[in-house]
Amino acid sequence: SAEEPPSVDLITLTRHVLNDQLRLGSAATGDLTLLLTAIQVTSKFIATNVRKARLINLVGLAGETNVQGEEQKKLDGLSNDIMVNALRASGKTAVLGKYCVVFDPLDGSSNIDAGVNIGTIFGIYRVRPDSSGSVEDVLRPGSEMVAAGYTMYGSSANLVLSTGSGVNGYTLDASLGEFILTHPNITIPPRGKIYSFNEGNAMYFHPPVTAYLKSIKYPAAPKSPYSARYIGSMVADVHRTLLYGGIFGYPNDKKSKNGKLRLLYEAFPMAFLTEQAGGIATTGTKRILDIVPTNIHERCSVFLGSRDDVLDVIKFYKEIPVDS
Ligand code: P6P
Repeated sequence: SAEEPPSVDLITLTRHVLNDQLRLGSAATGDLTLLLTAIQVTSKFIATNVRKARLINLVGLAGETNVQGEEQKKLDGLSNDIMVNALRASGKTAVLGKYCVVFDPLDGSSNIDAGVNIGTIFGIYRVRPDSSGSVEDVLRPGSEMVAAGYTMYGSSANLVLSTGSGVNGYTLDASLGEFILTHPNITIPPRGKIYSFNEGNAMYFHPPVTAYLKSIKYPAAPKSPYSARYIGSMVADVHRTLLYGGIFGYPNDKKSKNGKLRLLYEAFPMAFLTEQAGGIATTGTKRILDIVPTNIHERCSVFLGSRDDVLDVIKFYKEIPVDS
C-alpha cells in the first residue's frame, strides 16, 4: 500500500511540554522545558549506545562496583556521566538552577547482555526556596516532585513523562532525533489480568502477599487465574503495567526487610506516574508518595498498577498481620 505522507504537524516532546507550561500561564519560565531537553539528550545518547553496545564492546563489566556494591557495567558508568553532564550543562539544576533531579541512569542494566529492555528513571523536585541545592532538597516525599518519567530502551526508545497533569508517551524518531507523542494521556485500566512478581522470593513473602497471590492464582469459580509476566527490569514491567493494567509488586519480605527497589529513583518516579495514570502505588500499608526518605539510597516495598488490583493487596494487608 502507498506509504502515508509524512505528518507535517509533529507533536514533539518539547512542543508538548511547552504547550503544557504555557497552559500553566506566565508562571512557566521554560526552565522545566529546558531541563527536560537535557533529559532527552541523555536518552538519545543512551539509546544510541545501548543499540550498538555489542558492536563497540560496551557490554560486560566495567570492573567497578556501585554504591550498593553491585557490579557496574560499562554502559552504567557512561549513562551516569552523560546524565550528570547534560543536567549540569542545562544550567537548570541546583546549584545553578531551581531543580534537583534524582535518577537511575540505567535501571535493570544487569539485563543488558541478554538484550532485555532497560531504562533511565528520573524524578524532578523544585529546589526549596531558601536552598541552593543540597541533599535535603531530595529527602522529601515523592508527592513534592513536579515531574517524573522514564525512557525505556528496546525495539524503540520510549519516553514516558508526567509533569503533574496526566501521563504521555513519546517514541524516538531517530531520523529526526525527536521524541514524538505516540501515547497521549496514558490511563491504567481500573483492573487488569496480569500479575508481575519475582515468585522466586515466594519462600520469603510475608503472609498477606502469599494470601493475595493465592487469591489470583487459584480464584473461586467462575473467575479465571491471572497471567504471570515478569521481565526483571522495572522500567519494562512498569511500562507494560501502565499500558495493559494489572499489578507489579516487589514487596519487602523476610529476606529483604526493606524490599529491593530504591525509594528515591525507582519507587517515587514510578509511583508518581502510576497515580497520574489513575492507578495506585503502595508499600502494602502506606502510599509510596507519602514516604519521607531518610537517605538517598533507601529501599522500599512496592505494589503498583490498576486501582482495583492494588486495593485487593491493601485489603489483605489490613486483614492479615505481616508477622503472622
Ligand atoms: P530481581 C534491576 O536490577 C532492578 O533494580 C529492577 O529494575 C527490577 O525490577 C528488579 O531489580 C529485579 O530484581 O530480584 O527480580 O532480579
